[in-house]
Amino acid sequence: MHSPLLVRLPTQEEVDSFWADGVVCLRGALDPDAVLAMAPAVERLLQESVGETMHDMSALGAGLAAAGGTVLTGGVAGKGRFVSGTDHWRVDADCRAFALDPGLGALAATLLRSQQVYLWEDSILVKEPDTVEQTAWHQDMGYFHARGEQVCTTWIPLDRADAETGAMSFVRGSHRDGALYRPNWFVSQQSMEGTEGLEVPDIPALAAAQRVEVLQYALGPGDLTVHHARTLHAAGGNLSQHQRRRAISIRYCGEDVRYHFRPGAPRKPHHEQVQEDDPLGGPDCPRVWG
Ligand SMILES: O=C(O)CCC(=O)C(=O)O
Repeated sequence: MHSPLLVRLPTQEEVDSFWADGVVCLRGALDPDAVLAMAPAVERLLQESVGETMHDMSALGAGLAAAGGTVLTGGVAGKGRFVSGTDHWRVDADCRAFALDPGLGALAATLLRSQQVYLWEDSILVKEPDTVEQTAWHQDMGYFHARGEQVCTTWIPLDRADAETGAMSFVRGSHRDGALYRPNWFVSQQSMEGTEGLEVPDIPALAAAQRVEVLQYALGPGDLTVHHARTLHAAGGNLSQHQRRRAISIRYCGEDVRYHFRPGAPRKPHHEQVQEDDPLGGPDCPRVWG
């Protein structure tokens, strides 16, 4: 295997943590230089693709607030923007090479205990300094037209991500409750219209009452977290006045995953060509490992 990215695979202990907690933090698993080499691609997409593959989530939040919705800003205004998008691998050669890197595929295969790994989608998530929009508590599975247990998201920062700059938080073991939660608008706990599942509970209240445990990791380039698609997670705003928080997250599926259509969740163009229960694969959901 030739991977410019992978430094080491997860240990057995890390694999066990992933399945027990629904998330694992892998320190020093990636080459920081190879991660930082994605900075120009991130910049290019920020410059050229807002409104196409990238979306201004701060503007979306302002629209929801104007329509009477509640946006997670902590009640303050900020000068920074939260911009995010998906499926850059389809339009950008660097993003494609990164998402299809066999080292990341092997890392996901090890954690998912799967012989084969498929790429579902990639995301870029940038919170500029002084971005007040938090990422709402959500479960990835509600957004995916897929079923199966071998589904994970790798979250790879290009900057220091900590409690100040917008680290991710995870509800420990939440992937094991079997619940499907309705997808929301990412900067608001408001669920998307027409979607099925439970409303995401008030996690800060449950954590304050010690009814759930929230895990958070400070990460730098070369570190990553990998969470299960059923794990409830969120991220803070970026309260730093000078430090950006750029991240690439890539979602991978293992061999037990099949297409499964969920009412109301956003569809990708190729979903028109696949049927319920079809296996993954082909050019729109390529095999990365195995
Ligand atoms: O980076 C963020 O703010 C949220 C990312 C996230 O929820 C994900 O990649 O699954």
